[in-house]
Amino acid sequence: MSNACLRGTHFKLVVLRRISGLAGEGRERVCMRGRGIVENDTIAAISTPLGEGGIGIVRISGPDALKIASRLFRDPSGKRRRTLKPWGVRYGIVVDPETGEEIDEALASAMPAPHSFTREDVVEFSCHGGIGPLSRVLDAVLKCGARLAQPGEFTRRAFLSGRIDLAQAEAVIEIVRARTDSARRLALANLRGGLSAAVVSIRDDVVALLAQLEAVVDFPEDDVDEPDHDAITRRARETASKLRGLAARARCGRVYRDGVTVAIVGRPNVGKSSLLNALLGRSKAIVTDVPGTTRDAVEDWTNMHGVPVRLVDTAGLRETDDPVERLGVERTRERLDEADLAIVVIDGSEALSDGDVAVLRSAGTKRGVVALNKSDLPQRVAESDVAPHAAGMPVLRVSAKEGTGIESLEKIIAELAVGRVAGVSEGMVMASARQQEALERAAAALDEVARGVEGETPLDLAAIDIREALFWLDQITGRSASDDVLDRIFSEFCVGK
Ligand SMILES: Nc1nc2c(ncn2[C@@H]2O[C@H](COP(=O)(O)OP(=O)(O)OP(=O)(O)O)[C@@H](O)[C@H]2O)c(=O)[nH]1
Ligand SMILES: [Mg+2]
Repeated sequence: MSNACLRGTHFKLVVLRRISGLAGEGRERVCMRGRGIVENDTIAAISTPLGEGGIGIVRISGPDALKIASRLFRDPSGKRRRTLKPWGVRYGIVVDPETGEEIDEALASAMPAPHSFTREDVVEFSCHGGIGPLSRVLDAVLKCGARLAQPGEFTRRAFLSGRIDLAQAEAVIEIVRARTDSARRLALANLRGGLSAAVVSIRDDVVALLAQLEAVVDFPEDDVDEPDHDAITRRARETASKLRGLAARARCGRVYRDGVTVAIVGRPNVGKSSLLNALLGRSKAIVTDVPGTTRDAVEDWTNMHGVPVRLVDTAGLRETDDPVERLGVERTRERLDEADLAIVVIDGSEALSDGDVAVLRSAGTKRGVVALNKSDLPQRVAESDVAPHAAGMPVLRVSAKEGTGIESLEKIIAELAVGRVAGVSEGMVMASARQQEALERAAAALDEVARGVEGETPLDLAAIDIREALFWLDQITGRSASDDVLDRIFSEFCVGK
């Protein structure tokens, strides 16, 4: 074995220790480990929320799903066993397998493997939606040998069976949690393979780059052309830049997923609570003409041009001897610190005061907007009075009372939130913090490749960095995600999903 080859092997061992579960064989290994932990038994859970509803569903998945269902399901008379029809829906009655007691009328749907969500045999009983019937039907299923599913276990099985990849599995929960229609659209695009396709396409480029390097590293004596170092550097840079582009689009999309927190701050009585109510379109916070009305922060979610926005109305900022109000003021400062953006409210019908300037100064390091409120009254503050203290924040006249300027305020906030014109555009993707980090780390590894090859680093070292980039990309699709990562992701799901 040549020195280069030995060096390559050594470094590969180092990196293997550093990053477990390398690309290539990763998916298979995860599946095997996953199956060792999540056994291939039959699981069941109530898949609809526990409350009163028109319909509630008990879902069963696994090799015994059909057998278990046939033990419980009778024809409408309750006397004869009812055979389930593959891909069909049957009406009948669910009975207790031990006592034969009738539990509830139900529709049973059978979805035999492999054409089901989990790729296992799946049966769903659609019963009356209430905790009473649903828990008894579930109990009957468990008595027949099924095990209660863990949170997200149905989706985990769909992932482990290869029906969906990890990015698609995560999209399932994003759809459930989508707070706005834009968030839903982006999540659905991921469920349909949007993010995965973008990652897989870049992964193909990375694999091609690796193949080019490894041919030289692994078979140096063979008749392999010496690679063109400039071409490798260029290709690594191009791929890193593609990844950065994807990460930037994903960063934007993430705002639609996670939303932003906006603190409404200002002196007492300037109309912060009125503005909160105007932005929410309902009367959430108490409004009076007594300064110091709001003590505890009042907050709620709203939708601004598709961006989920958590608005936080706060206690007015001023020096005060009242101990209760002082606590409120302290809390305002904390909420302002935690917020992503600020709306600084100033009463435009009164001359700009030192108090207003102090608030502008407190919000100085935040991105945000200044709302000159009470524009329905004669105005005593000019925009040019505010600008020198506003640290570049846009200044806007609004009237919380009349509702004027509110739409423009929402548009500015949405634009500040996504960092550009608000609205889901072509090519935008949604990524979680985990996926975002993986994209950025993969790009950084490729930068390292380019730097290394340019600086005449041995190619076997560059190959290790390429493998690291692959590792991070495979974290997104799940080829190389460890059981810990999977546990963390699926534990966020509810039982029955
Ligand atoms: N004319 C006019 N009055 C307004 C407007 N917005 C608020 N007000 C009035 O200003 C007073 C104070 O309003 P709030 O919304 O309670 O003010 P705040 O900033 O929350 O006050 P604190 O909670 O005490 O800090 C109330 O009498 C409101 O009706 C506006 O746009 N125009
Ligand atoms: Mg208030």
